[in-house]
Amino acid sequence: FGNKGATIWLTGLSGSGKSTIAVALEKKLFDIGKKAYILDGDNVRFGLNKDLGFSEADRNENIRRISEVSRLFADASIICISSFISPYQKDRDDARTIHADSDLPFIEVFVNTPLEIAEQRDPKGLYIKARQGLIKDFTGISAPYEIPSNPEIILNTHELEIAQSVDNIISYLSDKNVI
Ligand code: GGZ
Repeated sequence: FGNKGATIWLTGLSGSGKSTIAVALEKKLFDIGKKAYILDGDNVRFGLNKDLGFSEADRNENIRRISEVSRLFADASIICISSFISPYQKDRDDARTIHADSDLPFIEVFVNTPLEIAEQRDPKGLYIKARQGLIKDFTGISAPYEIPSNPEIILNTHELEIAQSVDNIISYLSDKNVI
């Protein structure tokens, strides 16, 4: 692929560790002189997508817009790290197609953390609220998460240190000449 941008798409449950991996990966890319930018709920759901909630239709639209924005970053030669639950296979497939149509690399990374572990961590107390019925349509509890059928990378986070997960992604990018 040469020195193009790319999109690294992190998908997984709330509390799976997507954000932690995204931040560590961004730092590593900076350290080797690459421009990277993280898109996540914190910088997208309060701005561009503040009109969207967590119904299936809203998540579809959330991911559609993010896919387009990711493509723009990648087209601008930036490594876009998109970190979203993105629970639907179709939405992730559409994101992949949008990138393929522009000849830009798209690397789907399944942050594979068992629900039990994400729920034990519960860093924001959301799972407990979901179990109590205080948050509806919560992924893994009352809304689906479709396991990625063909991701480029699977990170079994409960068996890996953060640095190992990051190295795994970096090696892949290097092997494919993305970096
Ligand atoms: C899932 C929810 C929900 C519901 C609020 N279901 O752990 P967090 O807090 O920081 O990350 C979750 C984030 C998910 O937003 P995404 O844009 O990644 O979702 S999707 O890709 O499915 O559109 C969680 C919080 O928002 N959150 N309500 N009902 N996560």
